[in-house]
Amino acid sequence: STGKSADKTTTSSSSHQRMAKSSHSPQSDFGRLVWAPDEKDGFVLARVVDIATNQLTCDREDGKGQVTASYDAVFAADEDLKKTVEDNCALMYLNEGTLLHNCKARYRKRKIYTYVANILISINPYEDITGLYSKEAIKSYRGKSLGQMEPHVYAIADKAYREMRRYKESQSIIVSGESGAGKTESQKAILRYLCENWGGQTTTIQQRLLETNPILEAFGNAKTLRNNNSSRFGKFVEIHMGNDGLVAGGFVSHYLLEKSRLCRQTKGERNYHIFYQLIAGAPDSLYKKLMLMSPNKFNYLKHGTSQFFAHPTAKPTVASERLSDATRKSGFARDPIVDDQADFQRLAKALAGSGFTAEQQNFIWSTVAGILHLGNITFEEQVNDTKGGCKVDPASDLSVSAAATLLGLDTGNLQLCLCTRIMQATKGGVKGTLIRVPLKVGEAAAARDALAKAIYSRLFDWIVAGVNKSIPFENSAYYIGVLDIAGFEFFAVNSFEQFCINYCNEKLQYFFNERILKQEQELYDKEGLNVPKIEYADNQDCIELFESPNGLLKLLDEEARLPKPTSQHYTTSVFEHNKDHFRCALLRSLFESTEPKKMTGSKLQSTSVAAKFNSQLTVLLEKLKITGTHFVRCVKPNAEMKALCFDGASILSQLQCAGMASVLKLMQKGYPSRTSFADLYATYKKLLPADLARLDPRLFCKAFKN
Ligand code: AOV
Ligand code: MG
Repeated sequence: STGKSADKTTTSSSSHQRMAKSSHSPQSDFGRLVWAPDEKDGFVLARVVDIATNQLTCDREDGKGQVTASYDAVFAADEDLKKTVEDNCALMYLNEGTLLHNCKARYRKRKIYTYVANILISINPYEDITGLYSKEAIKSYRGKSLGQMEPHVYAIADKAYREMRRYKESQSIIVSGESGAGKTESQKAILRYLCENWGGQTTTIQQRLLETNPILEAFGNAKTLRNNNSSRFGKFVEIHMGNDGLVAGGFVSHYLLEKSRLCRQTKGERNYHIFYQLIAGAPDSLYKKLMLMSPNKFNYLKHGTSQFFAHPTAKPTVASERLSDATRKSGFARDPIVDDQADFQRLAKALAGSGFTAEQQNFIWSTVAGILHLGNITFEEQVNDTKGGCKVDPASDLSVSAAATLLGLDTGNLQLCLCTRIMQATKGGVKGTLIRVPLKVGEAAAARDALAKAIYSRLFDWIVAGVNKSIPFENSAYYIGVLDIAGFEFFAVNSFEQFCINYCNEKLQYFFNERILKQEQELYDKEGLNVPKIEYADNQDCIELFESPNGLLKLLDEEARLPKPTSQHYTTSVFEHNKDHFRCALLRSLFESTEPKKMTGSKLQSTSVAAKFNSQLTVLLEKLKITGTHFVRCVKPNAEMKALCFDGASILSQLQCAGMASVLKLMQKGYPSRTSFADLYATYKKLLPADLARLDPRLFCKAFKN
């Protein structure tokens, strides 16, 4: 087989991969060392002691009793357990059990990267591994084929670069994994690798490309319960290269910034980093000008945790009057990556470096602070008002004037707009005059929050546009795009945003299945290789549930167009049209927990957000389809964010969800490695008789094989 997706040689064994009854006689399984399922560790080492019609019984090697399981759930283990391999395909047995064991044994030795053929598995170490990302490491991977060096995300970046040059085709690196698995850190490492090795003549462009991260993270990342620096938006970062193979510019596309976080955070989570950075890091004069206060004095910050972040080595230097009582008591949250005060300085520097003028920076600070003051405006009922209207609570007069000043609005006008809405009466198809309708207290509060969200998301768009302006790519020939989206998440209460994030993750998994599993098998068929068909867990059903003419997205849009949409009605119509899909109770609960109020409040918005997101996703997938693709599967090792702690069961489930078990099956029976005729010819021609060496590469390989 020839092809272009692999550039290293791995050998695939033809041994049995699971204890399937059909593949060998039961007697041969007796006494065999196996990986048997275990609730806590994923798999446990055991020996087969009894073979029944449908199941095996095994003695655990750790002496903790027996495991009885179906043939399908038990996998052959290697006798040599100390052996670890850089590429899982080099193992004797290719199955979930050996994959998990190999990853675990490597992780213990602080080797966080492992290949399965061309796919890189990366397990978050939650600590800095000395030298792993050093300048020397960056240089050492340059130009090396996969497999020549220890597995590394740099090797994947290099492969993408070499294939871009070789096939004159843009490439994508798809980084996936659940929240906190290390996607964003991988994306940054890839960006650094490409900029360091192939930075153009001018250092400005590469510098600016690298500055995009602190800027976007300040406004688009937040502390969540899963990750102290969680990306609350998706991005596709294109690093453009000229014909000379040097970095020529870049472009960032962004997807679906989470807006609900702006007004309210779950307990223990925070709003976007920028708010805390500004409060912790603004010089005194700016702090005063923006009328800032400690986080627990702002409604938009106080529901979550108002803790600041500091680097573990940093002394708590945030001016003490800026610390809330809560923060003073609980101290600083220590994190090697997030440091509010230092990050503010870094952000200001990055903004300046990316061409944001002093005036533009001031505009940013004022807008951010203005939003905080806007959030502090509260309302009260108008006494003697028959229409049930409201007015700004006099206790928040200062907040109104601060918000108006900082956002460049007229105070009176802001008050009026928050407490009323404009309506146009229509009579007999003729539009009448505009009238102001007073709002109730709750409606005014919703209007205030909607305004804050609209301002913030537009500010974010504007900043991304500004960043893109600073990295123009007129001289681009090709690009390497790195996709880093918000990872799959599931909370006690899931909002529309989780719905979209998870939909996007399903789409990407579908793309992975198509690209790796389906197309690979189609290639085997085309080349007549007689590889038996490999069944894999398909998620087409799930995609259809979202996208079909009666799917979740279409019905949501329809619901929103009704005069009185409700969650109940939506849920009913979803069930009516998709009963078959709802065998999963978990998915059902996701819809049942939606409160009716929320839907009505944001009705127009959710229609457009869903539709916009859907079309953005379509554009993204079209892009991915026409580029060469490389996959990095990030794994979160434990829920506690603890260094080097390997939670086997959870890791196994992540590897399965990422399709790795199916890939192993495919590699077991198929061809994990391939090379071009020309490369084989070049390697062997010197060693062979002259009459063979004279053949053209394709015939030469044929003769060679015979
Ligand atoms: P994510 O992007 O996958 O989550 P991150 O890349 O933000 O996850 O990683 C989470 C945290 O894990 C980082 O802030 C680091 O502290 C640590 N970490 C990740 N990779 C490494 C590494 N290679 N070496 C050392 N520490 C690392 V989300 O954006 O929440 O889906 O939405
Ligand atoms: Mg991230």
